[in-house]
Amino acid sequence: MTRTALITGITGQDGAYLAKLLLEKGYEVHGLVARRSSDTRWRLRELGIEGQIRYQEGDLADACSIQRAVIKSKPQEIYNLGAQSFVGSSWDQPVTTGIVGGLGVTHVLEAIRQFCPDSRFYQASTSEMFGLIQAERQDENTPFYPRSPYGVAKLYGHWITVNYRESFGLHASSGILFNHESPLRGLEFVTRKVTDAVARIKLGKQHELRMGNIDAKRDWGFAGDYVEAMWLMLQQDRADDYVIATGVTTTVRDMCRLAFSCVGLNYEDHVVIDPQFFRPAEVDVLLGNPDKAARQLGWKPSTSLDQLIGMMVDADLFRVGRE
Ligand code: NAP
Ligand code: F7E
Repeated sequence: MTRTALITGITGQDGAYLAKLLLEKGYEVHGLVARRSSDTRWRLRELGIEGQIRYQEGDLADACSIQRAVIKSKPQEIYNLGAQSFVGSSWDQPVTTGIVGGLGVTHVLEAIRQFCPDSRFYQASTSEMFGLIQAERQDENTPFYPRSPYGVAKLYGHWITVNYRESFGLHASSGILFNHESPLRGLEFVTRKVTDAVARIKLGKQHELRMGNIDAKRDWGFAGDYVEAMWLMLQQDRADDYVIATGVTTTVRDMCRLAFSCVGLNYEDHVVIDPQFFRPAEVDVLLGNPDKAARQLGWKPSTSLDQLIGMMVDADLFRVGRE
């Protein structure tokens, strides 16, 4: 029998890769799309799957629309990926970030509880919940200390997921995913900002790259690997929480060095530090411990940072070259 999934945030980086994975597995895929004045489906087109999705109009801030989407799609699996996901913007739009990324989770869980209690639920939690880290390597037992309105909103979403699992017995899992990137990453995030600039500088369309705190360290993986982990979580008999990471951390500075070196350039000749890109509170370092995911899900990242940045630089060189 064909399985059905509903994905919120299907137009985002992860939503697009997850939709592709589920379609390849034979799922009927429904996607919640918020009403926007301009086109948001470019990633689905890029992956060649735009025409294979059943679109449900709705917004995570609007409980009625979530209920309608759930009733209409009757999904066995629901992946809640929708959010205002850019940490930097969360200080400018703290309320929207909280409503969509925090309370919006309850809208989905309530719809499941009322209309499809047997559906399995995935919540897109984040390493940003660890913020000011309380352990050198963060795992499922590390205490949280979020450092941005985004991190605080996601912490609410995480705990309400745990709470509905414990209160109502829902099959609700939370994936605590560390940074994951791809050629489909938004241009505001640091890896893509850098690989896009590298392509432009190499092709003579830009000369410098203005950056914030390049001493920050992140545990970066490939988004294509991470959506596989989301799916695996919902195939387990018991719902649970899992850290998904590579177990390697790198400074933004070294990621820049790597990206510029892909085209034979030295980052120091082009990067300019600009205070406007510093944050009111920084997450200095993140380093995940994915041992539980390896043990229980059989999940492992397959892409190194070198391969990932190389893939992103190549894609940006191709795209910028055709502009
Ligand atoms: P993304 O590219 O920014 O995509 C976010 C998605 O959320 C978009 O489809 C967006 O729709 C949708 N959305 C925004 N506001 C909405 C609303 N009010 N109602 C319904 N949908 C709304 O993010 P991503 O990188 O794919 O991340 C997916 C999820 O994982 C997010 O929840 C993010 O916070 C979380 N996460 C990401 C990472 C990472 O490193 N990528 C790590 C941990 C957790 P539009 O296209 O219409 O704007
Ligand atoms: O910043 C530093 C910045 O914006 C990474 C989201 O997907 O991952 C992402 O959040 C680091 C930070 O991602 C610039 O200060 C320096 O320390 O790429 P980012 P993020 O904030 O880590 C988590 C796991 C999520 O859940 C989020 O949704 O890079 N940095 N200079 C810069 N960052 C940006 N964006 N731009 C700069 O110029």
